[in-house]
Amino acid sequence: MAKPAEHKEEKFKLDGLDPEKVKTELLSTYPTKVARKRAKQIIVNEIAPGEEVPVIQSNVRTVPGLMSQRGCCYAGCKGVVLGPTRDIVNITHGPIGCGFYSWLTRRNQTDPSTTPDGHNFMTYCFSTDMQDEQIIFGGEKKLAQAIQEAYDNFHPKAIAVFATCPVGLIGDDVHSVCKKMKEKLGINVFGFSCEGYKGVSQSAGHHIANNQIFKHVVGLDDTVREGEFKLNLLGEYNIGGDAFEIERIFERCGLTTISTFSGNSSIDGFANAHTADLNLIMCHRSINYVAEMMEKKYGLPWIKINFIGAKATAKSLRKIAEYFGDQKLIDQVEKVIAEEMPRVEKALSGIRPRTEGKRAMLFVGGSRAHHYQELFAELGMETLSAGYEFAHRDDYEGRKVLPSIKVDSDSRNIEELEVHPDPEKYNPRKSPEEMERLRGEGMPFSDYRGMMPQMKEGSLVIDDITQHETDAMLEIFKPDIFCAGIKEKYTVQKHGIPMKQLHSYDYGGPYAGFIGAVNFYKDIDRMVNSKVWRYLKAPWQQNPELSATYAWE
Ligand code: CFM
Repeated sequence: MAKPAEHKEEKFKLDGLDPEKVKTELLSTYPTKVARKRAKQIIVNEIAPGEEVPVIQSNVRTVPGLMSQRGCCYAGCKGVVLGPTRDIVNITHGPIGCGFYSWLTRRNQTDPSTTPDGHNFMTYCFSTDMQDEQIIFGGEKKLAQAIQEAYDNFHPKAIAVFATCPVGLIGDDVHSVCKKMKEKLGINVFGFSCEGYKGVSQSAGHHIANNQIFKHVVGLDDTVREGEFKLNLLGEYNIGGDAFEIERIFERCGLTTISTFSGNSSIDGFANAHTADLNLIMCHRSINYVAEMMEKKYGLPWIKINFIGAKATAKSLRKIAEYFGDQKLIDQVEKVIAEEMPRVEKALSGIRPRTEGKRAMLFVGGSRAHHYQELFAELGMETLSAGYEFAHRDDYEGRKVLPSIKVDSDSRNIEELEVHPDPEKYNPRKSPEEMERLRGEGMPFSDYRGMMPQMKEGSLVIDDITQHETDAMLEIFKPDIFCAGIKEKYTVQKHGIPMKQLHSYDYGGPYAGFIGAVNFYKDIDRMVNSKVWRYLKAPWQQNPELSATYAWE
């Protein structure tokens, strides 16, 4: 039955305001051309049957002059995807600043005791420290020297080289240097053309990282490892120890982790990843390429899971058990959930009365703005508005829109690998009939439904939010908490609003899994109920009743 018209109007209230009017307000200070562009990236959410949501423009260039939250391509490749792997020596080929600012600034943790050689190079900052001389005469010689020096000092299993902007501009060929040094040293040496300017954000760097790891590492080691129910955990970077908590849960359930891309990881795991039975995707944006390529080449299926939120964790574990269809595993997963949930419920029963009804905004990266809505929902909090920095339309609207995404010149810049089934190693894990049956029972193979279908009607979805829009949203809604990164933190706090960093977790975490959920509830409770914001105004600003007269009057 069609809904009456007035219902629709009612439905589109956001915190008592008309979201369309808010959008107009956000755009009002921009020049016409800029406003027209931003209007396509600020969307009032609407969900039609079949999870149809409006189109949101994303993965396009930021207008110069607008203050964006985004990072560069090099950051996405070196910092995000490769950074958390402890036993590859990652050399930045470029000026020292690029290496310095990507040195231990992301809270990806690792446990070197789990690999026999104990290698951990994450604490080092390797760079060719490019100078004017290399800019003028070329830097390939210095790069070869740097690779040699790194090898002599550390004897690593592998060395990776990351190109920065000037390297691309002067035309150094990092790949040929790597190839030469690989032959000379007899270890794996490979390069990434991830110049900062390549692409509109760090998202381009993810894609380049995926391609090279797939080309140069995945599939090199065919050793079949012991254990049942073998998994790769893709797109989990062990920020604040998230991967440790997920590993703990997997171990309790009897699941075997072959590799994690790339939190708490070793290059050996990547080389062996094709021997797993199932790929799990946590962060779809940063790693879906590897999953797709592994499916094509090795017949390894993938599903999207989410371990942010206690309920989401339980749901994901059940999905994994269902995929394997083994009664012993299904029972063990149920047992673990039954044993883990009481601590979650106990924490919630104390905290939720204090957080219920509070309102949040989340503007982060390419997956957390979605995942963390689960945790806020568990606290009884509403997400008024959310958006990604650099995600693509499929992360907002769901993968069903993939065929309709137009490839622009910025994306064409990034190589699309052509992948075919491996003549020897291709091995479909399930028969087509089994896959069909599982799909019929709701197993979401190769699918991600995106953030918008799961958000409230009338909520505002904003892609690549600008500082001006951030300030305006804070003024208009005065949310109880705002989630973003370090660049936004202090301007948000100056509005008198608590700010939670969802990139680094502000020294907190883990927030994944069951223990993580409890940590998050406690941290958010502390933040949204803190009295400190009341003292932001000086007494004379709050009670300006003091008056004075001029002495000579
Ligand atoms: Fe994926 Fe990430 Fe994210 Fe990301 Fe990132 Fe990150 Fe992020 Mo910062 S890989 S998209 S490029 S979940 S570093 S661990 S927090 S922006 S939302």
